[in-house]
Amino acid sequence: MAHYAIGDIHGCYDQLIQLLDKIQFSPHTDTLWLTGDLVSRGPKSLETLRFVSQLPQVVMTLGNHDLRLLTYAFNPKKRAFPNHTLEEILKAPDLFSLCHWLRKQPLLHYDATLNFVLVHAGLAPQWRLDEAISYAEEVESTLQGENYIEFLRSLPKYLSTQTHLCWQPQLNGYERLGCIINYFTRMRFCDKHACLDLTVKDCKHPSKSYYPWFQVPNRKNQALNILFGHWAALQGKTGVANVHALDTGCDYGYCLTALRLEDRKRISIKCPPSTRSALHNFE
Ligand SMILES: [Mn+2]
Repeated sequence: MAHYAIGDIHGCYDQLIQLLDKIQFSPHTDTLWLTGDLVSRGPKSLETLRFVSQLPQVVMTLGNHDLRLLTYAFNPKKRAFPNHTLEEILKAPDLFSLCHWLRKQPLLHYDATLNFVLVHAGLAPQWRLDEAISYAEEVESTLQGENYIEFLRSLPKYLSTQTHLCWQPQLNGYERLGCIINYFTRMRFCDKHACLDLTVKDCKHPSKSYYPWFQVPNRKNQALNILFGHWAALQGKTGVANVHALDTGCDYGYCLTALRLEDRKRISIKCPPSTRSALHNFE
């Protein structure tokens, strides 16, 4: 009856199976929480997506690479250029059933009983939990609604690294949804106004004006227990007791990590350096 949160899998299917074996995961009694980015970079994105989507008790939040897969899958022009680690999924006979499952996954999951929030990149420092839940629902209802194809075809331009980096409540339309997605799926560093810098992926920012999102002064969601992935350079460490970094870089040949929510015990397995596919060409 345990709950395990696992960080970004990135197509490292063999390592996922090894980790589930190590924690003696029982699919019908235990629940899996995943920070997202199931696909890209690693060698077995298709197997990972098939396996996770068939689990009876799984919760996942969408990562930037999961969303990128959706933008490819539902755009025939992009589907025709699969020179990357998504190729196997984009050519699979079950592509659309997998991607319809994927587009129905949330950006945020909150369990009040367990008292944990699950997100891919983080929780924007200027958002209270109720605000974050409602902004996530705006995106989720669009991805699950009848205009999802139009939205996914427009999305890449709204995720540009030069725009939509500062949340403003008055944003509207796809600009607003793109900005919300940037905070939930791509955030690492913010300034004191909670504007994003998406260009730095290391664990230290060269400018003192930028903080890791969980260290921004007066963060409005400080009381929450937060689980997130996305930021492998942190190597699982945030320095903040109730903010749990779970992406430990399995696709870079480091570790895949599970956190048991009941006692906050971490269990990891080492990943071989060869895990990363030579074909990766994404951020
Ligand atoms: Mn990510």
